[in-house]
Amino acid sequence: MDDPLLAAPMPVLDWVSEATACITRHEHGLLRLEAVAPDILRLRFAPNGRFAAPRPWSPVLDLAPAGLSVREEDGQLWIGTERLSARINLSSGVLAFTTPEGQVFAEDLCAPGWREVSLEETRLQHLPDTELPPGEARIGVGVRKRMAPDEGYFGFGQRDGRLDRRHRRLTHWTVDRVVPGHGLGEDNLYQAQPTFMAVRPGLAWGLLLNSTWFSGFDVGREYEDVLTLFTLGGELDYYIFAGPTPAAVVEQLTRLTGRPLLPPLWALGFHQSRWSYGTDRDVRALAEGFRQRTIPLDAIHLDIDYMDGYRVFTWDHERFPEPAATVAALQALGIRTVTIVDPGVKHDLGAGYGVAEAGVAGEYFLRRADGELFSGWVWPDESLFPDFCSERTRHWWGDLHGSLIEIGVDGIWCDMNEPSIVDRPYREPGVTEYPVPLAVCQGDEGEALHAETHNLYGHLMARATWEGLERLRPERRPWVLTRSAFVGTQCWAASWMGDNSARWEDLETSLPQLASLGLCGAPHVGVDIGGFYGHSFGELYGRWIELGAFYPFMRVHAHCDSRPQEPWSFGPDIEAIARQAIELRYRLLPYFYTLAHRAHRDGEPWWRPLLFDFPDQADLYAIEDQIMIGPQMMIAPIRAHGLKRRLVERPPGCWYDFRSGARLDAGPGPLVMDAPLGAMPILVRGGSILTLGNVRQSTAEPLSELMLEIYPDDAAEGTWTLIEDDGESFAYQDGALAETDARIAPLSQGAVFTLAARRGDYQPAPRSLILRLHLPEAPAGLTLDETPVEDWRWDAELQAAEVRIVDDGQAHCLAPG
Ligand code: MIG
Repeated sequence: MDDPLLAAPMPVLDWVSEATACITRHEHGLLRLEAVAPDILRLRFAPNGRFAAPRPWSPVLDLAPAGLSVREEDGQLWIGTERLSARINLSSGVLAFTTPEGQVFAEDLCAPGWREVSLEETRLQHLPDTELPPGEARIGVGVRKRMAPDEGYFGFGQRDGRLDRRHRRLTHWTVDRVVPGHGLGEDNLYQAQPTFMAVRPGLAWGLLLNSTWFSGFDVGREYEDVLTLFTLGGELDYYIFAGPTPAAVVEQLTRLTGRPLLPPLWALGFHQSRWSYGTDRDVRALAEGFRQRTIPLDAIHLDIDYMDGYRVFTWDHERFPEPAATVAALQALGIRTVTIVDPGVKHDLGAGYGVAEAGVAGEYFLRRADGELFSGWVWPDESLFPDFCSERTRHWWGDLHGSLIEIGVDGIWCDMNEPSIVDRPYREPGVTEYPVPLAVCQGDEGEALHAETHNLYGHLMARATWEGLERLRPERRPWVLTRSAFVGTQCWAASWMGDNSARWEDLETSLPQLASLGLCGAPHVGVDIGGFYGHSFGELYGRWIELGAFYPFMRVHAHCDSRPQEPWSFGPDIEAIARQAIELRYRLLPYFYTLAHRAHRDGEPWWRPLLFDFPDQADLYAIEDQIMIGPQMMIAPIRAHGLKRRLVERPPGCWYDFRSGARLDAGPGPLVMDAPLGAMPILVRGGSILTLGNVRQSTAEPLSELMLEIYPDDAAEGTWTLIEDDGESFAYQDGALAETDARIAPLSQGAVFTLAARRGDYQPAPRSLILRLHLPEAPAGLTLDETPVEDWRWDAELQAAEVRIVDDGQAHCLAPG
């Protein structure tokens, strides 16, 4: 399906323009350009002249369209808004996009093409089908675009491999690799996000392929510097985002597909998981293990063994005689319970299993094209699968979580939702994948083939879960974790990257993988710390947990046959390192929670590649072993055995060492930084105001201390707004927020620090405020609100002047000298 897109010149026969769209007519088909916003254009090309009907489950939102101007000039049709234009060559049909400054990008090499495609050409494996269903499912449509040589290509959703996706063919089909331990370079994992951004100095633009069918991008692999977009489904439909920065592209993408959810504060704490903590006693002992050793913990995950024979929404009462009591015991220690829920419902009819009975009676399960119930094998053996495209089904499924909510469960972990299905019981030899047939019809009207909706299975399960939790417990923000996802899932769930392994490569691959997802609008991501498959070992675990303290979602998880992976499982030295890493996580929570609010407002990912903050520094595009944590911090993880120091590339500006507090030498070239086990390099950008809290054993304990670590830049002013709320409810939407603006003047202007009065209706609990101003040398004195401060100290080791005051929510000004 790479070359095939018969693309012939496609002269424009005539065109019509409406208020927000322009349609050109060609001998074969119609092309429609619409301004869905001033900075987002949508292009659709239907070879048969008929545009597909909108789907009720589409992850793409309707925005208020923008006005479009159309003019014909010099053999070209110019269609655009004040932010973004397309020009179509009237005689060839070839199209390009331009910025208001006249920069050309995403330029077609020829008109779009299409042809009938065979199943083999998709290179999809293990499908039950021998051919694609008749009709539009077989019609491949695509277009080729010129890649500017100085562009880097980033995003492209969940994959392994390098951050810059040039020279790869990337396809979209959600699967669970039954083979343990996917390696570097693997394609088609659990999630599919057909979106990317191209970045060159001066311009970042983005593209979302609006197709849930099997689709793909050839990013200059087949032909150097040629990008091919292709999809099944008979229509080419994509959105172009004007940028011009990576942050603007993510904002545009998440405006169109939904802003990332705001997690409850506890979800940003540390999660401990294992397949499985299998009994009430195990779980209580685990919780107490954390508390005895004073290692902070906010959540324990219960994997599939809590259920009765893997029947979803049941409990095994031998293992958990009184689930509500187990959950309450954890709650008493400030620990939340997260339970796994798989989509497969045991095919257990006439045996009193209400979920299966109700599902059949309500017509909620997938049926084969011949009307028979579709069943396949998963943990409960033969199972039935809800049709999450159906709104009725989603409602039913969401409500089923009532039984878990009553018990006091706080979060839901959706697994196996690619969906992952096999052809026989797992215990039998020869187990192979057994996916849903492509011709199964889905939706309340049975209007779509599984071939069209497959990639949305996990997305819609996560959505059904979130919406159910919200109905059942409207006073609290739901928290859902999902394995499969699509573009838009950021509204409903956090995600983890599935079954990695206890290997250095897997630690390493998490860096670009999570960064890529952030660029695709999914900020709340993490991988299984320590590794899922295989036996972790002390050094790897220590390195991984010091890194994992910065994952937006921080969880340790392991396979049932793996060695224990609790923080104390690798001896006292590693335990100390793990405690320190988790404590650092908790100290940084006020900063991270602000990052979560910023992601919720405009999509800004908190774990991101350097190019996000420095898009004009092309020499930084390839760096994928250093990660920006919000705009203020940069980490430089250690990815191999035995390393004790590493080179750290410094983007422009002045930088501080977070651990020593010292300003780093400004000389050219990379720095060598020490990195003993437990202490990977962490840098802070000049101009930052980091907000740290006291160490807490869980977020249920109060924030009694807020520390502002202030790092003046040499020449530029720095600003930051701390965002807080109750951490749990939706009241922030009605103004129950606290926002505190802070500002630090550059060293060249005296490094004066100002704090504005707190804004908003949320009142933080009483706490002290510690201001720590990092300076090259001790100042002669300090004034607070123009009065000399008596009680301050110079911390020579951390090179900071420290003052402690009561946080009264009022404006303050701290000046050295
Ligand atoms: O077939 O529930 O990715 O996190 O522990 C394995 C058991 C099913 C796969 C998940 C993993 C989880 C495991 N699940």
